[in-house]
Order: sequence, then structure tokens, then C-alpha cells
Amino acid sequence: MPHFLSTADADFEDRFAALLTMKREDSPDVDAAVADIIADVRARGDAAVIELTSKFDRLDLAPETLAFGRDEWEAEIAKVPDDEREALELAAERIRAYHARQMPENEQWKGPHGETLGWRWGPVSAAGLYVPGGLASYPSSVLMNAIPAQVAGVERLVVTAPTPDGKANPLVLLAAKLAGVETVYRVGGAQAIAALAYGTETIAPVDKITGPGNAFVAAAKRRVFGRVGIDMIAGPSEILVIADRGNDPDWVALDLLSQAEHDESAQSILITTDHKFGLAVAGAVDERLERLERGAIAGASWRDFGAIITVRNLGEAAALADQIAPEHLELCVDDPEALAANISHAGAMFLGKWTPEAIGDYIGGPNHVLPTARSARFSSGLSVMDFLKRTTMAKMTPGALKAIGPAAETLARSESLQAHGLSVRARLDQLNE
Ligand code: HSO
Ligand code: ZN
Repeated sequence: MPHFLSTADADFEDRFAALLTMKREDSPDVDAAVADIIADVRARGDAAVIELTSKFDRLDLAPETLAFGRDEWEAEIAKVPDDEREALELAAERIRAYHARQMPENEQWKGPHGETLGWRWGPVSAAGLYVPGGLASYPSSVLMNAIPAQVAGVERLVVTAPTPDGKANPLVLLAAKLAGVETVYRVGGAQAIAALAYGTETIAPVDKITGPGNAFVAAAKRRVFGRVGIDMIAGPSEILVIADRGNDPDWVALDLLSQAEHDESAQSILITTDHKFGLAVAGAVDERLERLERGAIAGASWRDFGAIITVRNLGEAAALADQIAPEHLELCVDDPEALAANISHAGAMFLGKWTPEAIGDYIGGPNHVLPTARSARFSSGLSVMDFLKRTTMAKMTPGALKAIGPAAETLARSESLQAHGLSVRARLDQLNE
């Protein structure tokens, strides 16, 4: 049974607060082990990476085989069935077109004294994308991480992906190729992150690391931050559906389950203006759970963290949505645009009942790497901006220096930074000669 709440109940505020602050993930303390792995890779480079890959992935590599060779890569890709290849190609095309529109413009203008001011955007030189192994090795996530980097103009794009027992995921390799990845290393875990951050004899270091991973990968990303840039540390997936009674309960049930099936710690919440509709959705979820392949995972998530909240009107729904600040927000109501205009905090919005969240996970165009755990209050999903930096530009003329230099001198004096002031004064003196 999910949690049932209603804004009409006297204890609503307390129960809603409890729902928001529920601890959903145990974060095992792997930091000490990760620190050792990073130190080992820094000290011994390839040898450490090879040894750790043999230990954790039961795969014996040599420096020459750390990366997939072109032929091996192509041989894996050849295993992908045509329908999957075509679907992935369509996804890549749509994600690329969406992200191309995110590219910001350089700016340059003249200030009041004839000085030139502005900024310029440029890509990071090299990015490394981590692709997890096992259950969460998603080709769609390769596209979502690599395409924004490619669109941003990152020159060197590499992937690290563990291949336990030597088993590669052909679709991951196809996605990497479609997104312009140069090299795929068969390395995973904290050792992969350490190699990307510090480099080894064969793996050149990168400037930015993105991509999801397990507790070891997350801890390693936190540790190398500063040496390199990282994206967010993503938590378990979340979906909030706001739906009125004009929906098919089964559709809404499936939308809730689509995120619940990711992880036992995922959270799916329905807010509805109609209590009976909420009960119908709960019934539809139970029915679907009996037949769903990942029923055990989705069922655990729904039972522990799922919720159905009845509200008196859509105004209340919007206010609650802002407090939840969900990763994914579906608006299954008659006028989704009007409701969207009343909600400020959500990673991604899906408007209208014809837009299941899964469209955004795969093919819509927007990114599926999104802020979780209420961080949509202050951050955004992955975009080309994550692979760009802004350099500011200023050019003074003698006249401009004359006009604004004295104020700089005054401020330098007030901060007791004499050379600062003198660097301006020396120029002004010459202008006054
Ligand atoms: N919904 C997930 C991403 C994903 N779904 C990958 C399917 N594959 C995180 O937002
Ligand atoms: Zn998903």
C-alpha cells in the first residue's frame, strides 16, 4: 500500500513533511576504500587499473586492451538488431537537435566610455562519461551524457564502462559511436574515475566527468571534484503525476511504475483532485505489479515510498509540487500549460496525458539526467552548459581608462593593495603627460 494523504486531513502538514524527508537511500560508507583506490591509481597508473579490473570485473587486461579496439567495437555494434539501431539513431538525432538549441551566444558591446565588454563561450577540452555496468547500463544515458558534450564542441570525449567477465553491452557501444565518443575503456568503479581524473600511462586525463554510478563511483566523483569538474551526484529516480479524473487510471499507474521500476528507492507520487480516481490508480498499480517483469523492485518502491495525495483544487496541487520539486513532473490535466505556469520547481515537465515520462527518458529530446532529491529548487538537468565555460572579456581605450581608472585606484587604496592602484596610476600618468 502506498501512503494515502489528503490536504483536508488535520495531520496533512506533518505527514507531507515526513514524505518529503523520508530517507530513501542507504549510503554505504565506502569513502575509505575509494580513497585507497584513487591513491593506488595515482601511484601505479595502468598497473593498478588492470589489477582492480581483474579483481572486481574478473577480466584480465593489458595496457593495449584497456580500450576497445576499432574492430572489436564494430563487431559488438554489429550484434545490435536493426529495430534497436534505428530507434537509437532516431533518439540521437532528436536529442542532438534539442541540445543544439541550448548553445548560448557570445556577447560583446561598447560601454559608456568606448570600452569593449563581453564574454565568450568555449567547450571543455576533454570529457569522460561513466557508464555503469549491470542492471543500470543504459544506452539512452550514454546519448544523454555524450550528445550535449558533442554539441558543445568537446574535442576529446571518452567513455569508461565496466565489462564484468568481459561482457560488453553492444547498444552502449553503438550509442557511444553515434555520440562521437573517441574511446571506450573497459574499466569501471572508482578506478575508472581515478584514471579519468588523474590519467595513467594509457588513459589521458579529462577535465570533466559526468554519468551515473554506484556508491563507489559517486564517492570517487566527490573526491576528484576540484581536480576535474563533475556533474551532479544523482539520487534515485522520482516522478510526480498531477492528474484529474479525465485520465485512464491504468495509464497513470504505468507512468508511476515507470520510475518505480528503476530502483527500490525510487519514489512515485500521484496528486489528484479526485479521491476515487486515486483509489482507481492504486488498484491499477496493484494489477500491473502482478505481471510486471520488475514487479519486485517496483512493488518495493511503491509500497515504501509511493504516495497518493488528494487535493481540493489544482492550486493546492501546484503548491505541493513546488515543495516536492520533483525530478519528473507529469501534468495530466485539461490545461497543462496553465498549471505549468503556476509551478516553479521541477527538473522536467511533461504536459498533457499524451506525454508519458518515458518519452523524455528516451526520445523526446530533452535530457534525462535531472536533479533529484528536491535539488530542482536550485539546479537543472544536464545540458550543453555543463560542457561549456564562459570567459569574460574587457578592452579599455585610453579615454575609458581615464574615466574609470581613478575609481579603481580609490578602491585599491581602500583594500591596501598598492600595486593594484599603481598599475592604473602608471598608465594614467602617461596619459596626462
Ligand atoms: N528515468 C531515468 C533515466 C532512464 N530511464 C534511463 C530509462 N533509462 C532517470 O531519470
Ligand atoms: Zn526512466
